[in-house]
Amino acid sequence: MAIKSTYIQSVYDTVKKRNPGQLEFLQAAMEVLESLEPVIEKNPELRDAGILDRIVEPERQIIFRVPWMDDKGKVHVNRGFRIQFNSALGPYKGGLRFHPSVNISIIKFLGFEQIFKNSLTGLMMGGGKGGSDFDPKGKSDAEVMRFCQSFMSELFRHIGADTDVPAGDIGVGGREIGYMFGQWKKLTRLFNGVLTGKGLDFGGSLVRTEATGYGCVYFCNEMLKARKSSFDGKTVVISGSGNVAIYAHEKATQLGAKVVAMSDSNGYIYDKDGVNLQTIKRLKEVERKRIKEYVNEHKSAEYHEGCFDIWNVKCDIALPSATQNELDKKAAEVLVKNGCIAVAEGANMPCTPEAAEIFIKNKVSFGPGKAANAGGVATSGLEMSQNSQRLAWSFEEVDKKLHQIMVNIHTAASQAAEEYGTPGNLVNGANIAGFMKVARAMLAHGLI
Ligand code: NDP
Ligand code: 2IT
Repeated sequence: MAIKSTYIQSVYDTVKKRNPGQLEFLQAAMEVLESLEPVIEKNPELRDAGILDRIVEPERQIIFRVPWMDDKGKVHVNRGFRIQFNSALGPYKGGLRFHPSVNISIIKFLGFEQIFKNSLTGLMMGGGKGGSDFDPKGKSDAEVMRFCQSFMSELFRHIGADTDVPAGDIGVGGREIGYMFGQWKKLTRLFNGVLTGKGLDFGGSLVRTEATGYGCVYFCNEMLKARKSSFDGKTVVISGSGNVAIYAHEKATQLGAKVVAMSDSNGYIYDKDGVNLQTIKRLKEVERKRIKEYVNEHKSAEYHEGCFDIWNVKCDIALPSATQNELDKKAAEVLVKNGCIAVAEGANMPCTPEAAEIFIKNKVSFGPGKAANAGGVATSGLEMSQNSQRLAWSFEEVDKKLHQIMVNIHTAASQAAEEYGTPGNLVNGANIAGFMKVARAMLAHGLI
């Protein structure tokens, strides 16, 4: 695909000039801008109001120093980020990623995607993202705590339950959110919904842990229903073995599928009898070990070095749930050749644009991350609602709401794809449906 409109090309050229070398951000911006060509054609007032020119520029970008001391007394300095991208629909909302690869481009791509994803949930949330190039792997709990406290000692100035509400992402789970919430409370003396993904004892929501993985499977199930199919009896491959991957496995299995492969950044396991979820949960959530340990306990399984080869495993359904650009054109071609019928992105932007194009061309149902993984942030929105009410809803109640939101997102994306001339193309559909609500709000707010 390529941009045809000279106006949209000029918006993209400005983004490129302003953000040199920010490859992930440029990739995400290009995908959305391409989808919006027919929207701008039909709604010239959006062009006149400079909605596109404004939406690609973050409202605020915060970069800060995070000094901390390891257990041996050595000083380390990391870089912290918070990108407050767009607040047209509500407080900035989006996760924090702690991973050595984190840089401004990655945080901006994630923050940009979050604008449209959060809009699709139908809840009142703007888009933001943050994180650090800190690597939690191999660190003691005390080191992680000191890092989180130092990170929050600066971040607390910029966030708030009604201004900006961070949550988890890669490398940030319940442990990290707990330490950050503690430091927030100490610094501000406020016990409120400033972070989501909190522990259940102090304002967390039931289902938030499961939400992204469950939501991804609920969304994929809608795509399967649309082609008169289901998860029942299907073979599934899920990349990653973190929060999203684990709960995608759990829900896919509950719906009758068999998950035969999972991975971490070192390699993947293939278990012809189905990957045992209890073993993965213990290895990853409790012991924080590498996935290759799995084969010591399950003789039916094989371990292969190299995480990207997981897509060679034959499957009906693929749920890429590790990281950006982990599934390229070649992998997409192999999946198509092996008879894969559906791909739903549990991760953010895991498929390269070329891979997504291959799926769409070959009539593989393709659910882009902004739609398919919106269940996590949607349940964060539900956590915010519960915190505002000072109430906690039951597991069934939250799960029911999450399920309905995922069904609604599928409907909205399908309808927008149809209305704007590319039926079945959920990349275009999700971008357009997400964008329209933000654009209307920005128009109503005037030039700010
Ligand atoms: P976790 O930190 O819990 O797990 C990440 C998993 O992906 C691990 O298995 C990790 O392996 C693997 N991984 C990370 N980086 C790489 C890499 N560069 N190459 C290969 N594998 C890698 O994170 P989450 O499960 O929370 O997040 C996974 C994806 O889902 C991310 O794209 C995130 O943005 C997205 N997402 C998360 C949501 C949430 O609620 N948590 C919501 C929506 C999207 P290893 O342990 O070896 O690093
Ligand atoms: O990418 C995402 O949507 C997340 N990491 C979850 C964000 C949130 O605020 O729950």
